[in-house]
Amino acid sequence: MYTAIVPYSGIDTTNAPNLAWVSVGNGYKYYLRTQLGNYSESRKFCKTVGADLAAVGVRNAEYRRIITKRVIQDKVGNSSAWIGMNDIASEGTWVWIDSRKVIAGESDWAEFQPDDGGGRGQNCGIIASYFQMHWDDVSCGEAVFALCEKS
Ligand SMILES: [Ca+2]
Repeated sequence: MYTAIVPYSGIDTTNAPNLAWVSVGNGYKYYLRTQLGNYSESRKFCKTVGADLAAVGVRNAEYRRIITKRVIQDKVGNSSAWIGMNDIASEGTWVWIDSRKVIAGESDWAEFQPDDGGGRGQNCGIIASYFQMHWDDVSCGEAVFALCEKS
């Protein structure tokens, strides 16, 4: 006899109390959603579990390192994940979901990023596994894990 492992699909708050949130010492807790989703549905998931896509912690260099290691790499190795920033409203103007502007001292773009895909339209930000966990802008419709953050 075996127990079937049923893939978690859709947004279901019944699993919310069982999520293993990770504290990193900055007053916020983190959870990596290891289901692939586009930017908006991934953000919706985070909100459904009382969080939002990560913004505060990842714009601090020290906590970004800790969060990337403990919440992503220690759990699933190098994997890409949505964070809470985009330039949807105005191309080239990157803003955090708490309305703070993305500035150089609080960002970790990979070399030559953000590049908007050379004009193809890349308006959402991820921690990118293929850029050694530095950030890339990609199409908001990509299927990516989600890094959730809650206070
Ligand atoms: Ca890019």
